[in-house]
Amino acid sequence: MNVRKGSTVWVPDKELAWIPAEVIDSDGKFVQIVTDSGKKVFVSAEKLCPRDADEDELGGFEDMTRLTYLNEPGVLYNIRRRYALNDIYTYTGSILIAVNPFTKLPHLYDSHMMEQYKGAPLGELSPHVFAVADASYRAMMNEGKSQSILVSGESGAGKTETTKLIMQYLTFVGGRTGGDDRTVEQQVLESNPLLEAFGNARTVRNDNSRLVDKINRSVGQDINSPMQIGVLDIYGFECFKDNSFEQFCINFANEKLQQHFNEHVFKMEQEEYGKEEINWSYIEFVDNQDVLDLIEKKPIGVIALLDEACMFPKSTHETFSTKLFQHFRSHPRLEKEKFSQTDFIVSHYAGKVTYHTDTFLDKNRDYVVVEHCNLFSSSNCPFVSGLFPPLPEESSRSSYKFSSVATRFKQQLQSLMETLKSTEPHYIRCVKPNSLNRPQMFENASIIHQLRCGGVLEAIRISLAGYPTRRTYSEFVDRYGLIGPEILDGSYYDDKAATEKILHKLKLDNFQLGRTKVFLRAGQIGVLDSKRAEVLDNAAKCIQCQLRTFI
Ligand code: AD9
Repeated sequence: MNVRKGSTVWVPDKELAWIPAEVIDSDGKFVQIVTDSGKKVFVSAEKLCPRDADEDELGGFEDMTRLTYLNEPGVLYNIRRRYALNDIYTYTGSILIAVNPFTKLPHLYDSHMMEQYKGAPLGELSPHVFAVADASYRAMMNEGKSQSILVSGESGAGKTETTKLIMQYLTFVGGRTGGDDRTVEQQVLESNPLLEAFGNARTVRNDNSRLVDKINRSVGQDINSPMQIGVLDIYGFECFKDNSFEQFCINFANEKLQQHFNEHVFKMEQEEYGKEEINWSYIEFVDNQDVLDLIEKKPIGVIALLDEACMFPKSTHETFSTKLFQHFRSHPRLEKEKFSQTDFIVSHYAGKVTYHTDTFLDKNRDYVVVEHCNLFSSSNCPFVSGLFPPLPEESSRSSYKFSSVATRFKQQLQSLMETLKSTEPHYIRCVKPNSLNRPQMFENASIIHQLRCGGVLEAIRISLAGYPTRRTYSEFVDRYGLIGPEILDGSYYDDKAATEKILHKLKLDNFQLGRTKVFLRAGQIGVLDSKRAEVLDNAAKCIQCQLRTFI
C-alpha cells in the first residue's frame, strides 16, 4: 500500500487480529508505526491495510460497501462499532450480517417494528432480519418466484433465533391464505421442508428425524403452491483439532453453498454495474470448482475413491489414503499431512482442514441396503417414506447395489442445489461474538474467522476484483475537489466531468464513470486520499507560514 508519514493504517496483531495505528516514519518498504495504545513498532509496509481515521468516530456504516477501504479490518471494526451500540445487523451489499447480542432486544422485534418494515425497500431502513424477510416476501408476490433464505453460522451464532424471527415476520405479512382456516402454526408444521436434504448435513446417517426438527423450519403456506419461501438453517464450516468424515461432509456441503453464494454475489455485482451502465467485463471470477471436483468428481475424486475402498473388503484407511495421494500428488487443493501417513489436508475456501481417515471407511459403509431403502421409501406412511427418499436410478441399478453415505449425501446435496437454483436466494450470516455467550463482548480473531467461513470476506474479494469503491459524483467532488481547485474554479461545472478531470490529474485510469456514480478500482481511493492529505498538509503549512510573516 501507499504509505506516507501520517497515514492511518491497520496493523496485524496476534491477539486482536488487527489494531489501528499511524505511520510515523517510512522508507517505502519498512515503516515505523505507533499503535493506538502507544506502542512503536517496525513493520513491512506490505502487511498494512489502509484505514480511514475519520470513520473511527462514526457509529459504523449500515452497509459495508460505504466504507472507504473495503478490507478485512475495516469490515471487522465496522461491525464492532455497530455492535457496541447494539446495532447488531449490518449489510455487505445484499448479505445481512447478524451478530448475536446475547441479550434480549425486544424493541427490535415488536409489531411496530414489523409494521415499519412492511413494504419498505431493502436498504431504506436500518439493516434488519425483517428487511430480508420482507424483500423475499415482496419478490415472491411481485415476481412470482420462489425464494430461499439461507441462514448460516456456527453453533450458538443465532441461526435458530433468526429463523424464528423470519417465520414470525412472514406470518405477520403473509397471514392466512384466503379461505384457509388452518393456523399459521399448523401450516408451518404441515409445510413441505423445501430443503429437506439438509437433514444429513449434521450427521453421517440419513437420520432425518433428527444450513426434521431442524429442517422443518422451512416455511411454506401451501405445499402445493408453486411459490415458496424456504428457510435453510445450515450448520457452518467446521475445522476442529480432530476432523473426521462428519466434518468432511459438512465442509463439502459448505463448499457447494459457497459456490452458489459466489455466483450470486457475482451476479449482484454485475447487476449494479448494469444499472449504472458500466462495462463489467474486467472482473475476474475465481470460483471453488477445483475443490468440488477434488471431492465429488467421478471416477476419481475423494468420494469415488472412498466408495471404491468400501466395496473391497481388504481395503483399509491406509490403502484408501495411499490411493488418494497417488491420484492427487500435485493437486493444489490436497496435500498429505506431514506427520501422518494417512491424514489428508484439503484447502477449503475457508481455510485448510486436516482430516483423519481412520474411521472414514466404517462411517461411509454405514449405509442402508438398497432393497431395504426402496422398501422404506415406498411406505404409505409419509414420515417413513420421507426418511428414505427414492434412490436415483444410477444407484439402484448399480451392479454392486452399493449406496454409500457419502454418495447419498452428494446426491441429496445435488437436489438441494437444484432446488436452490430455482429460487432467488437471500443470505444471512450469523456471527457469534464471543465464546462466553455474553453481551457486549467482541472477540476479533474468532469473528474474522467466522466472516471468512461465512463467505463474507469472499464476497468482498469478489467486489475487490471489480470496482469496490463507488461514490456519487457530488460525494466525490465534495471530498476530492480540493485536489483540483482549478477544475472547480469559477462558473458552473458538472460533477461528472469534474470527477473525471480530477482522476486524470492524478494519472489514474481504469475507473468507470457510471450514470450517477464513479466506480474505482481497489487502491485508487488510497491514491486520492493520500493526495488530499498532502494538499491539506501544504495548506496548513502555508497558513502557518503566513501567520509567522504576519506576526
Ligand atoms: V445451534 O447450531 O442450533 O447450536 P444457533 O441456532 O446458531 O445454534 P441460537 O439461535 O440457538 O443459535 O442462539 C443461541 C442463543 O443466543 C439463543 O438462545 C439466544 O439466547 C441468543 N440469541 C440469538 N439471537 C438472538 C437475538 N437476535 N436476540 C437475542 C439472541 N438473543
